[in-house]
Amino acid sequence: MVENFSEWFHDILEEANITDSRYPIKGMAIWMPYGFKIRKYMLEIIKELLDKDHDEVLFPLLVPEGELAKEGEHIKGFEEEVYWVTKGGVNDLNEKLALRPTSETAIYPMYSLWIRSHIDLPIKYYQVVNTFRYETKHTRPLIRVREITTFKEAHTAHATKEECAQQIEDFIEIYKEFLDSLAIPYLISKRPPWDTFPGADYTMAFDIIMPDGKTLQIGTIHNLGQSFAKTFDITFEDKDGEHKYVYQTCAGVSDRIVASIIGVHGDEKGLRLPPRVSPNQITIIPILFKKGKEEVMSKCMEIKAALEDAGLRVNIDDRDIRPGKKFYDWELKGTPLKLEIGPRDLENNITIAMRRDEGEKIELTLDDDLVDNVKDLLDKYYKNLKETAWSFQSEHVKFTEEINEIANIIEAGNIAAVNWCGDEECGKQIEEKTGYDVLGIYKDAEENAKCIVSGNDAKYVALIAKTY
Ligand code: 5CA
Repeated sequence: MVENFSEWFHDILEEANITDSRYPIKGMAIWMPYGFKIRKYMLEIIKELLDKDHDEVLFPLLVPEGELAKEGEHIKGFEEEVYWVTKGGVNDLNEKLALRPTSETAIYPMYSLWIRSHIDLPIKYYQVVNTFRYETKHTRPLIRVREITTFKEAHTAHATKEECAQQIEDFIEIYKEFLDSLAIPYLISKRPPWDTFPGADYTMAFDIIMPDGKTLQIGTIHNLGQSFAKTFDITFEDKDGEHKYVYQTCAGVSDRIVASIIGVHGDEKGLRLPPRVSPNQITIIPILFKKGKEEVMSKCMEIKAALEDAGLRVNIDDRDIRPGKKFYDWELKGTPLKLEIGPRDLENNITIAMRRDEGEKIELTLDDDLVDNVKDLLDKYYKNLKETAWSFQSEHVKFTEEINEIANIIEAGNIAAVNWCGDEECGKQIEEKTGYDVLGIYKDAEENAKCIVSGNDAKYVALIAKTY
């Protein structure tokens, strides 16, 4: 699978009924029923985490040109990617309207109206919307799309710089918990200045390693400082009676989360879905013969009801096809746990359980402990997915002190970690000399470490990778 991950990824999207990319606009696809369910459960998790302390809102899709162009850095970063609406029917519009590439310029003029006093702060809103980016790099389903269908963007405003910095830490914790629940490992880094979000002071990013060794940025958290507040005149009267600009953050994840669920956990047989997002957590496969058919089916329904009562998502595959084909299908679709029941199992009062990650057959007695035993297997499955994925990641981050080694490391499917003094000059030289990207600052360098380029004292360990 690693050799031809790209092909595997495209095939699985179609075979598992995730998306269909044959829509006649490049970079825009259809969410198919199975994919849509995974997306729905994924969104439920992030919303549940955000709802503890944020409020969901919904802004219009269109942004007037005048607002979009206000923040100089921001528009420079996005102008080549914006789709424009220029006509209403046959009439030219007085002002061009942008399809939001992201919503700072839609939201912040309203923040300027809503925020008056320190008692209005903090504001912590988020929305889940589609955004449009005319991407010029090679588009790929879920990974680089032109209609980002699942853009969760949070936008916060605070009275002080400290609270704003704290919000960045809070978002990091939220994303960690979110990705942990999906058993997805991550690398958190501070993006270098030349890869910071347009208009932001600094950007913290979550990256994952795909099976082909390329990294995918799956979430970003931006400290916007006061730049947008100054542009959009977002001020408040503080306790001391002074009028001050707010400090802001924004944070986003996208369809790429679903791409990473597929990419990080999949194997040669297909998907291996984390239980939280699997449309069916348990698939019951009845083994039916003419004799005893009804008894087997009624037992299947009884088990389904008991598991559903315990809050689990269960389906019975009673299609009139060979059981072998059913096993194959549910392996492809990544159901965490299969339960097989035939007439002989019924006689013995058992069901045969099979975890998607290990082919081993486990006999479970059909008694009061069944629900607990099933939950236990799901839990072990989730933990194993998580451990496997985290160890894949740690095996693929390789430290080097030789700039000439970076290419070998990366071409072998890894990420390189290097000491860096932190100077832009040196960072850019790494990119120029190797042809790869500096993801960002991963952590502080050890004492006496020297920059891989200048040989001066190193401040940081930076990650270098081939990126999506
Ligand atoms: N306003 C900020 C935070 S919401 C923002 O737009 N940040 S962003 O540009 O970094 O995008 C947020 C996340 O969306 C990125 O980290 C990336 O994971 C995802 N993303 C960006 N462009 C695309 C795209 N073309 N297709 C799929 N996902 C994308």
